[in-house]
Amino acid sequence: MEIEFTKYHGLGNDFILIDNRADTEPIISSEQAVQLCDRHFGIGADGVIFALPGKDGTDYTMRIFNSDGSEPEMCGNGIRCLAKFLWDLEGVDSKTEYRIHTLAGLISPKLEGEDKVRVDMGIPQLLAAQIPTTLAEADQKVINTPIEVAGQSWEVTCVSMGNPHCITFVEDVAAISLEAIGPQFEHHPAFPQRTNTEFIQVVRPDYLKMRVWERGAGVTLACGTGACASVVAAVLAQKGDTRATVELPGGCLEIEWSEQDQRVYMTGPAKRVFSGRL
Ligand code: ZDP
Repeated sequence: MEIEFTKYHGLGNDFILIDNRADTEPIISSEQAVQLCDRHFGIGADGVIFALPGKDGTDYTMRIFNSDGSEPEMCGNGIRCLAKFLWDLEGVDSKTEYRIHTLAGLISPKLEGEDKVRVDMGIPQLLAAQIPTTLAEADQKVINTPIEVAGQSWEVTCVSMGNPHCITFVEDVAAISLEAIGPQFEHHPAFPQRTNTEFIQVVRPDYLKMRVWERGAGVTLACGTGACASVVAAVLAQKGDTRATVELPGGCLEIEWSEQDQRVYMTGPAKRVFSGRL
């Protein structure tokens, strides 16, 4: 069977998008996804994203495989790419706001220009059992909590945006050896579902510099859920504002944790790169 795909990226976090509207299960297996994501033996991407039929009254369902074949609950940069993909599939006269079912619940992206998407990312979850992590009692938050990783003591703040994030504030993000330390956070026994790991330098309360080690994907140029989680963590740790710019290696995202409805709003680019056939 021939399968068409289109590559998109959000700040260099790149994805293979598959039109899966005719089937309720992904038409590519997680093993195939690993091969397609390979940057030497495949197309090259941080993940594969499927646009499936909607569930529970939503327009569409999003599923995603990381480049290691694992399936995360949500993907912030990916859902911006998905919105752009749907708009490209449906034609320019189609609607510009979508209700998307994900494993993290209902997420709503809205196109705000040719390559710009604003996403209602929902309400962050802050309790240890929800992250999940064993760093605190199930019903407690994890804010500036000590953890031993790579023979060193760190203070971490944990936030779930549907997927787990462990945030550490540091003086200088450039000084962190991500490749060495990232995997040790990801696989630390305190995180039963593994974790995405963000290092944040607070340049100003409204401007954070971030580097990320993603669960199941390693070093990436950007992470949308991670940028949202980091702004929430900065507020919890009293280091940042509820509205901030997050600078990632691939560019900037605008994040707002709304005091009115407790939801997190993320605005950033989504760009089509090329289409092909498998
Ligand atoms: O939670 C995970 O396993 C992540 N690797 C999912 C992907 C997150 C992403 N980088 C984002 O932008 O939120 C795509």
